Amino acid sequence: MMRFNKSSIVVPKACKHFKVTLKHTGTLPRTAMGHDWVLSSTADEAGIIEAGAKAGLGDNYIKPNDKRVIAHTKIIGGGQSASTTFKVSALKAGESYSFFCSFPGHAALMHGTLSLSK
Ligand SMILES: [Cu+2]
Repeated sequence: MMRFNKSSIVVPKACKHFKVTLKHTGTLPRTAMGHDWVLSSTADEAGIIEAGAKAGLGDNYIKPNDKRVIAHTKIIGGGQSASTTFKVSALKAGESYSFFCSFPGHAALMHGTLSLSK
């Protein structure tokens, strides 16, 4: 299934850093069925995906230096894993964040929400 195994993540406010590890449990190579994990405000998601599709696989389907991206892994293929760590201070209480895969066409299914704990 082309899904993340979590549909929502709550980041504890007390943490300084938060690390996400993505494991690609499929078998297809990254060129055909690559996945990544990207975090942004929910409002920025569509724009990041659109710009990333133009950037292409060579840039991990993320426009270089896209300031809207809070954190992202590289695009990985079957059997691989990748991690990203971000500062919890980058998140605002009450703001809506989304995580998604920026491989073209994947975010409709590969999508979830992230928030800061109260
Ligand atoms: Cu994907």
